[in-house]
Amino acid sequence: MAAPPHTQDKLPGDFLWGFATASFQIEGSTDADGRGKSIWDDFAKQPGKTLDGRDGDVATDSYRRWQADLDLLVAYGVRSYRFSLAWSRIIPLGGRADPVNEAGIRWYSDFIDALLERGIVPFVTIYHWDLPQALHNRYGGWLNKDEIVQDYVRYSRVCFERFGDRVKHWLTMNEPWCISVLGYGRGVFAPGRSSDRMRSPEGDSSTEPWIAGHSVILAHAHAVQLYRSEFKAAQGGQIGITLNGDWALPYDDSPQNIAAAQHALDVAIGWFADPIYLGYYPAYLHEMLGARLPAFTPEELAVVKGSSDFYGMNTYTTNLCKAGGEDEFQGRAEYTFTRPDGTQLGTQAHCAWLQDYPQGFRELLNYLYKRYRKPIYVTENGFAVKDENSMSIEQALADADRVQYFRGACQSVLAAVREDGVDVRAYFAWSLLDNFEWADGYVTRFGLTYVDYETQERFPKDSAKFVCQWFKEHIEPEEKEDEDKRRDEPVTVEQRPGAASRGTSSTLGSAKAAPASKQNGDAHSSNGRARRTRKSPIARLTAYVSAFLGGL
Ligand code: PNW
Repeated sequence: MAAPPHTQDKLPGDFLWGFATASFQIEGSTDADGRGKSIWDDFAKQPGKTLDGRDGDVATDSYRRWQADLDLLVAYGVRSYRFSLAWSRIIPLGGRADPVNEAGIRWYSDFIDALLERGIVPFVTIYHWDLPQALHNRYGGWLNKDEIVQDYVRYSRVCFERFGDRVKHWLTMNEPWCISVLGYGRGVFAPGRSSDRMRSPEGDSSTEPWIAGHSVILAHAHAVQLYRSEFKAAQGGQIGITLNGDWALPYDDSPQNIAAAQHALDVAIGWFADPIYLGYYPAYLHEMLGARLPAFTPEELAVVKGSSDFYGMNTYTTNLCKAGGEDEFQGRAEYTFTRPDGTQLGTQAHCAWLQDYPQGFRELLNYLYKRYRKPIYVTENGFAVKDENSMSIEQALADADRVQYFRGACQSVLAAVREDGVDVRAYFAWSLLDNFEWADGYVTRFGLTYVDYETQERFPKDSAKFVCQWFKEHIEPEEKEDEDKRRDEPVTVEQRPGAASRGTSSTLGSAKAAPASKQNGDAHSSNGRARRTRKSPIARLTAYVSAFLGGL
């Protein structure tokens, strides 16, 4: 028998891993149970806004097929699942005086219970880009700081009140850079505002992204202040923001290109991370924008500084940076993947902005930990295989480039933790499923599970198998004491006031998911929307996944 691997080869026993999704990208059922419109509903329907002209009305149909998704998570053996709440399901018109929609709350509440019953830790994003359309129409959404901060804080309050007894990991916002730049600068994401009049009849890319970003920071910070002052003591969770940001390498060792790489980081990451963790906007932002950079009042800054319990990190690639160009959203650096000697940095993905470069991921983990000194949760990381959408399903499932990407990423996390001393506590692969990839429609597939959009059947790709196996092999067994402690944490479905007993004592943090086969006969149902039977397609899927993962 082989000797057990040295602890240097493993992540700590309480390391959280799993898959991530977002509400608008998977749910579909945009008219169900009183949901209000989000800014993506109609935006995606306008000609030219998505690559394939398709919208989010069905997506992966996960609002209705949630049991199939749960079965996948169980079969994969994840410890945690990151998903987002659709604001307009919870408050259809979005505003602080608008009514709360009990049917929307019930859906998420049932889903959270179902995760906990299976020993899966819910990791919840409060806002992943699906702003209620009514708030955009009423006052311009993120452009109106005074209104949006109050409305977002009230929405967050509802989430804490209704789900906080069971949710212990909160993310306020997903990727403020994307919200601001892609929504109000480049105009490629909803609401699609831009100075480019070919793209949008309104918008000012020189001012609006910085205004929107400022509002996002303040809304996040005030929600965290609320959580800490009114909920944290009783609920005991953690709350923070998740930022996108890719590693920046100087194109060569010339001083101007070394400076360009730092400028790229200052805008991609520092724009949000510096105020939140350090208490000020980066000097380079002041230099580049002058009076166009909104100022924090001292009172605002007091709320913003220190407003994240951890560093939530979404990262995909590394850019080679050259000084020059006018693109303020890249810190006036030019990005390329072609080295001075003409070689490519890594393997090209389906999207132009993404190549595989795992060393960059490790360097970024080190940079963020050194600069912001917070435990890091990697909340997104993933790869879209080139031309996967035009392959047969069989070909798509053999996703060697994605396997290679995740091998590099997993090894980078391990090396950062064990060799560099970086405190990384979680890793979520993007995404559980192929899904609605925003402006790319369904053409670009980021899933570790293939979705056949004709039938909505799910098929695990090789990468899913790889990631599950890797984490199974690379997490230390939990100390008995820690396991007991987690079991004693005061969060069980049964303990929640008013929760119907479902006969399974499920404790947050328990790492062991029930085997998929056990789930088969479990007739858990929610509002009669879905009911598991032995012969259902879901049961067949579960059997398929179990067989697929049989070797694990
Ligand atoms: C993230 N870029 O978005 C989002 O959080 C996900 O919803 C999305 O599906 C995923 O990454 C894959 O794209 C990004 O242009 C969108 O650099 C665009 C960029 C980065 C991240």
